[in-house]
Amino acid sequence: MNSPEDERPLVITVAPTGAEVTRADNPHVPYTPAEIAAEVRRSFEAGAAVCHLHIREDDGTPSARPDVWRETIARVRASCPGMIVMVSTGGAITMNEEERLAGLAARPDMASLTTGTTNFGEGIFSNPLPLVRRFAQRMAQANIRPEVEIFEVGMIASAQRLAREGLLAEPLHFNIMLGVPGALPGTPAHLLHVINALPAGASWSVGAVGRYQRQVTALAIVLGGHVRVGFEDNVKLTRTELARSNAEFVASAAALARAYGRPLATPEQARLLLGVPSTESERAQAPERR
Ligand code: KMH
Ligand code: ZN
Repeated sequence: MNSPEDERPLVITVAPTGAEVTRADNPHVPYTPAEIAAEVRRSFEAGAAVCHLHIREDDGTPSARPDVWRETIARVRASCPGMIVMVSTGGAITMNEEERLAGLAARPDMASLTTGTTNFGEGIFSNPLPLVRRFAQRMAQANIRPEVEIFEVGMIASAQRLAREGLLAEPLHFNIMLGVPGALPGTPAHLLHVINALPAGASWSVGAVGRYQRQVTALAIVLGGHVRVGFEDNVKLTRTELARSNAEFVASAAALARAYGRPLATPEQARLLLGVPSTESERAQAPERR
């Protein structure tokens, strides 16, 4: 797309549940496939073109069960035609490698790929390069477009290294996650520093944890990037008010986009902007990205 940055369609990603927040944080966090799909549908109606999914057991614990992945994605696809479905390969910090990769078998359009290790609250989100290479290879074999999800600026250089090795296709697409305790805070200065370090031609979106989410969303919209919002990162609409649905975050981002003159990307436009094949058959025919 060659439109000027301030008119580029805005891709809104909704991250409806994540692995860490629970109903103790907000009683509206969805757990079951039906609840997750209903939240994604409400967010789709409010303007989201992409969903970034984690799955849960019915009691809210993070899940990696293949049948739960399949059911969740089938429900989302049935209720949100054309929406880009992304699975997490970050999972939860307690998961092993195969658990983290379980969503790939459910044939998503995209998958997150973190290219380095970071402190993550009280724990460690472990991504040594050999593991990242194996994850990238599995995505390439299935023609699933990676979203390089970075929590620190050095993770950009590691992604470029994997691109040089032929494991990631350029232009790369990044999601910059700010505000995770132990990693980069969600300040304007940190965001600008990361954006300036991105390779030429890369597309990018930004998500931010908790109170950082709203200001980072506004900055990304003004700077011509894309945004990610949702319960995975934030459960409050304002400092004091819990959100009742992910769709409220999406609607709030859409209102900011309107205020700053960015149209919302349709799922089809989002596919072009993020380099995602349009249909299942196109994906099957696409040359393997290596
Ligand atoms: N839950 C975090 C440990 C991702 O989805 O790829 C990792 C995470 C990143 O959420
Ligand atoms: Zn995630």
